[in-house]
Amino acid sequence: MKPTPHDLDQLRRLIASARSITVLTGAGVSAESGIPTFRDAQTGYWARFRPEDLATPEAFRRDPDLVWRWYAERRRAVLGVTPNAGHRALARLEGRVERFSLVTQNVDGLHARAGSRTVIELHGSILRVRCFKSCVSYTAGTDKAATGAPEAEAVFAADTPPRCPHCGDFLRPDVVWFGESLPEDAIEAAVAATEQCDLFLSVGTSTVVYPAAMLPDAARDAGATVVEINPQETPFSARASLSIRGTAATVLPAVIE
Ligand code: BJW
Ligand code: ZN
Repeated sequence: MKPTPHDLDQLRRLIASARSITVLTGAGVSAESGIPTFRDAQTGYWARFRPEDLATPEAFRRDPDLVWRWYAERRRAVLGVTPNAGHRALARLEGRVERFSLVTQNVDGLHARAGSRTVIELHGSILRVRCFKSCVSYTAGTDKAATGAPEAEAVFAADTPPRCPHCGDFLRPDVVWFGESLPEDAIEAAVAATEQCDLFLSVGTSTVVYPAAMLPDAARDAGATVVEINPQETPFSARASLSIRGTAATVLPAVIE
């Protein structure tokens, strides 16, 4: 689906005149890096797996090895790809507006690798693991865990979830599963950025998973212009000020020179 030149012009003008921009991204932004989305028919993860088997705390309790292996495979995939032109355009935009916030539902770390300095991660990161009881957290490369804890790389290389050196419970991916609360600081920062921006971009998200899905409406209610960039219609499309039917890696570089 190709965006019209008129739509792109309109978005260029909105970006040029905005003083405060907040961007919400979803899995669609990483699709052109080769990372599957969740809900796209055929290619999305949920076309092959049931979310309740993999992305809930109950699923992890039931079959920790299965869930751990799924995330280990995805972590390897993420580390094997590179950010695309959409991620890079958003990193450029950060330095060009008075106030800019990037809020992502993605756990792949690709925004940071593209050069975005501040990223509000609503659903955590696949590059970190933490204790199921939340007593320690490890980040790849920068091991924040207490002395005696296994190195991040060794943790990630394991075929089965390693045990927390503190309490003996399993280590798990530091992501937000269905039924779990989002990190409080992240959702607070996202809501604040949403309510104070004058332009809000919703890019590559199906806007069906709450509470992230409420952000475009919250921006609209607070008086912002809300633009959606997505090759498909979403439940939010009809309420967007402008809904651009195109992909992140084509539209974003075209409007952020
Ligand atoms: C392109 C493109 C290209 C393709 N360019 N675009 C009933 C009613 C209402 C709410 C609920 C309910 N039952 C349960 C809930 C709450 C639940 C929820 O919202 N469920 C809905 C599905 C109904 N939410 C939660 O549970 C959240 N927690 C919560 O609410 O806590 C409070 C609470 C506590 C206790 C009890 C109840 C409530 C937590 C949600 C966590 C979501 N986690 C996941 C997994 C993260 C880890 C992992 O990666 O494995 O997050 S699920 C998955 O969906 C992932 C994503 O971040 C999230 C959003 O998906 P996203 O990014 O929008 O991707 P897709 O695939 O859906 O869409 C991709 C889009 O891209 C499409 O539109 C394409 O067209 C487009 N696209 N190519 C641009 N090139
Ligand atoms: Zn522990």
